[in-house]
Amino acid sequence: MKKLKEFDSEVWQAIQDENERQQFTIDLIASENITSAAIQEAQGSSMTNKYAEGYADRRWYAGCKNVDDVEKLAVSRAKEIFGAEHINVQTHSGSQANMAVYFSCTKPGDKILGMDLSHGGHLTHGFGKNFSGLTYDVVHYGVKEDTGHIDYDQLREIALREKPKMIIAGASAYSQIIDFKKFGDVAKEVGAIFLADIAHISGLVAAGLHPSPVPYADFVTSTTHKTLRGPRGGLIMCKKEYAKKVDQVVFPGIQGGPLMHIIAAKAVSFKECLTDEYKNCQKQTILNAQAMAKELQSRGYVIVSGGTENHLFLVDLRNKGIAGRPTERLLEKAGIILNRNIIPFDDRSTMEPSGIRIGAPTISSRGLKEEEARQIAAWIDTVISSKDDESVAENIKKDVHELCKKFPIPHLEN
Ligand code: DSN
Repeated sequence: MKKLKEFDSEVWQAIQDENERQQFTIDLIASENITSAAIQEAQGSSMTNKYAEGYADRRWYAGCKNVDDVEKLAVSRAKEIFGAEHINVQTHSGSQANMAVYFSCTKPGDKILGMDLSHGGHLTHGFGKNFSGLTYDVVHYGVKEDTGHIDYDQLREIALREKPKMIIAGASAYSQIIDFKKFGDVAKEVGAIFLADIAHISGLVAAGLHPSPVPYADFVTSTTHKTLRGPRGGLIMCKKEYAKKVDQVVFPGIQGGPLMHIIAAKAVSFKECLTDEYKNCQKQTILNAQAMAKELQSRGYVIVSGGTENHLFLVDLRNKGIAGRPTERLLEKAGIILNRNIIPFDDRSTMEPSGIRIGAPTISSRGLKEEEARQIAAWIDTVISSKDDESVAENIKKDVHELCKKFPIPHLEN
């Protein structure tokens, strides 16, 4: 980054500091991951200069041959991975992907049925201050209090009673397999459109480690940067019959020019999804999440829903005499980065919740295996158990640093 250093040393310095932070901390934020050097090169390329409103071979500007080529590559690779009838790779984010789906087949005021945010759902599935909650009449399903698993009976009951226009499956803090067929059956029974938002688990779906919703859902949306391990962005898949409408809502409906450098990077990341290295990394992600959850359970921690079948899990800290926010802060002192999280049936607020969320994508992408995952869980326990003595966290930071040195992120080295 010589030119950047020369011209803007402040931004250059912030990027160096961020490289250093990522290199020497353990990242357990379940929605984050590490993009490859190839993805970053595509993302940092001249394609950022190009306007390309419209779609490949149907643009509103001249000079689009090369960006057309990368968009076609992105679409065909995504089709090969997910087997969807139609794919749109232009949305800038997962939220915009969801917005495009909503706007393509519902009207303001329609009823939508999504998972309760406090039970693991997402802001765009009907949260009051989100466009979804502001635009639609929202009803929620949730998880069972005794098992922490999605309550499919309640889902059906609410759907039959409320007759929603759309049912949304998907979560940002749910660690069990989602039964997309059951969702599809309920949607069919009540005549609702079925949207599966697989932002969190799309990498697992791509690797065949979580059942795909594609055969059952009218629409499937995702981000591209979580388990999927691509650049920050969104993705829409749908049945052919919705293709024209949803494309029109993305452009010109809610977006202008697509980010062609990001679409190029999406194409690269989809090529990665088709490799054995990628599939092995997704497998290891689940193994690492399970190793951390089991180690914490053996140390007396309560894991919401009893364990994990995917890349993440929630820890209910109520029996540990500490809430999520102070835990997040203490662990950051130890160089372990995660987020506080509301847990189902929490008696505390979203801002000051009782839980933390732990995810394994990033540690798995940098090569850590179960042994290291168990070590990280042991450090988490030591920090929490010594909550009144911050020097313990500061000491663990040195061990975290050493572990990170053993598993470097090569392209972040200065
Ligand atoms: N904000 C993301 C997460 O952390 O799960 C969801 O979009």
